[in-house]
Amino acid sequence: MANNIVIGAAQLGPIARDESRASAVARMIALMTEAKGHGVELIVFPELALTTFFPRWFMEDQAQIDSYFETEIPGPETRPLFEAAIDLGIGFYLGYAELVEEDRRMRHFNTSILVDKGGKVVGKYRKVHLPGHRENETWRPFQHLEKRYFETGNLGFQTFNAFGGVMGMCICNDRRWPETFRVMGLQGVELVMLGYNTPVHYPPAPEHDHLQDFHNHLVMQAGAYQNGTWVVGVAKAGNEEGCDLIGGSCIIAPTGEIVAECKTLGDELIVHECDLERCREIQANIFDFAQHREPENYQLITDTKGVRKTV
Ligand code: CDT
Repeated sequence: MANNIVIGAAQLGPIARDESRASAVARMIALMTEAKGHGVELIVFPELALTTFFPRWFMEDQAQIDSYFETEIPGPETRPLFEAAIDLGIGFYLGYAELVEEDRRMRHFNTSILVDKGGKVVGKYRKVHLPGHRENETWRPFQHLEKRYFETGNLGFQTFNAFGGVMGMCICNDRRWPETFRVMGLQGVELVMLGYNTPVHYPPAPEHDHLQDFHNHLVMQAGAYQNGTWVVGVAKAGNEEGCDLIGGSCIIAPTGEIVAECKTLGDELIVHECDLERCREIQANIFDFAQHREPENYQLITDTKGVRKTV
């Protein structure tokens, strides 16, 4: 029996450094309103969707750094997004920088939330794989200081019963790691949502710049197929403060096939009706984990972080 959910992937074009959250939220509400016309029930926005991608700049003033973070969600500037979602009866995934007091100290996370059609937060994820570097590397044309500004997420890769299925989340660089998808796959995930900000230029290995779009789809399609799950990957795209970000936002079926894909580098909505039952085509067959996995042979995966040479 089919179990359909109409999904929207809401790609955003660049957000300028001086663009207000109110402006970013207004752009997201416009996409949400367009999505309503297509019967969308759940819409996915990018990573750090409320501001410019600030880890591209080295900053030492903690107050300046913290100005890119949210201390409450919804807060005064994000409440209109929640209100629009309730009015339209649409759930959403949103990426943002989270500043929270936890364990009696202020903590910074690169976070996403899953919000239901009633405006209630039903899931939270904090980015585990933080790419880039910690110190100012002046040889780079732009910085990628996620390791400086964020802590490693402390919530693991949970799944959530919502929208009639098993929902999972991750963020950007997480998609390159098979462990991300497999941990959720082992919980029977049916839809993985993720936002990304991926520069075209990768300073440590510029010879791979022309492969950025390929690698983006390669890892998400593999994650979908190898775990028999729908994947929705959504970019912040285009030329943001002089830095080109890839687009290619897409919806991927559990077979690994891209069924919808953005064609621009600006604000753009794509829609697909996803039958969550289609996960069984893969999960009950070629990747029937209970029948075919051999975990006793995979011990190195959790025993070691780096390479451990055995010969
Ligand atoms: N936002 C994010 O995680 N971006 C990285 C860029 C490459 S690593 C510097 C990514 O994996 O797409």
